[in-house]
Amino acid sequence: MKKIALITGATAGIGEACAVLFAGHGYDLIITGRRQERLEELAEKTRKETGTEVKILAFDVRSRNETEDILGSLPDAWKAVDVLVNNAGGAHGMDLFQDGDPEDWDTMIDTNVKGLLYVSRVVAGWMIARGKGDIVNISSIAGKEAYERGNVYCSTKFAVEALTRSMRIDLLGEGIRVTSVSPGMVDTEFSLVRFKGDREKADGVYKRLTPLTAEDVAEAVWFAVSRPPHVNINDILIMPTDQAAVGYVRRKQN
Ligand code: NDP
Ligand code: 8X3
Repeated sequence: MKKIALITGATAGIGEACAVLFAGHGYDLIITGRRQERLEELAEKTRKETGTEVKILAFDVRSRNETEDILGSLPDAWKAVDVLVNNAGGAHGMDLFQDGDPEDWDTMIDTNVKGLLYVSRVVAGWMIARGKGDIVNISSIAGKEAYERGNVYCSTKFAVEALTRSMRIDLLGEGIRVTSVSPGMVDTEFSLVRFKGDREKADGVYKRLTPLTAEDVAEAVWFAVSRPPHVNINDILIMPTDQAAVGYVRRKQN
């Protein structure tokens, strides 16, 4: 029986790269996200390239009912999840707190915090029953530093940091390892989402510097998961060489 990795937010960026990497390491996959077509394309590609089995679950992690129903409807064999990568999430808007749009706040809190909780509660139950598993939460440098206009996004990632630590404490003795992987700037659809489709603004974030790739982050996730069973990697902070901290980036001259 192959191992199974469940990766949330696998339709793009870091989640997609994790799916490809885990398939390459012989895992079967459960891939989730809202965009069904993208999930189908990824499933097709990984099946063809690695012979892996792939289950597609298209749902919105903000809905507790949907999340519980869809995960609960998996056949028992697919509930034997070895690795959960809690990756679905993002930033919406980049305003001063006093100008922020509460709709954006709700989206970030509901996705990055509550969605992660809804998925984890179900999957942790399966892992506890089997006495083993890995939970990797994709946090961010934004979970370690507050920065101007980061307000609610930073708060959600600070929450992911707290939850990662709390999960590790609450799950102690259950055979489950819990890790957070916190990247700095990664060139994905992240900024396009944050700036609501403004391509020029999004591209400007990564202009004249070398950001991390989604694959760099996937490698960090794999590093944690591939340690021997007695080793828990608590926290990985991974930054581009061109970014020392949020707001401290080195851009090449034109
Ligand atoms: P992308 O925008 O490329 O990918 C985000 C993924 O999350 C997509 O697959 C998207 O799928 C999924 N997602 C978003 N909202 C929902 C939802 N409500 N329900 C289900 N799935 C959802 O961004 P990244 O790959 O960069 O982001 C992945 C994670 O990494 C996020 O948690 C982000 O905060 C974090 N991160 C990103 C950094 C960066 O600079 N890029 C740096 C540090 C952390 P779909 O739209 O199909 O639902
Ligand atoms: C994304 C990284 O610096 O844009 O989590 O907040 S940052």
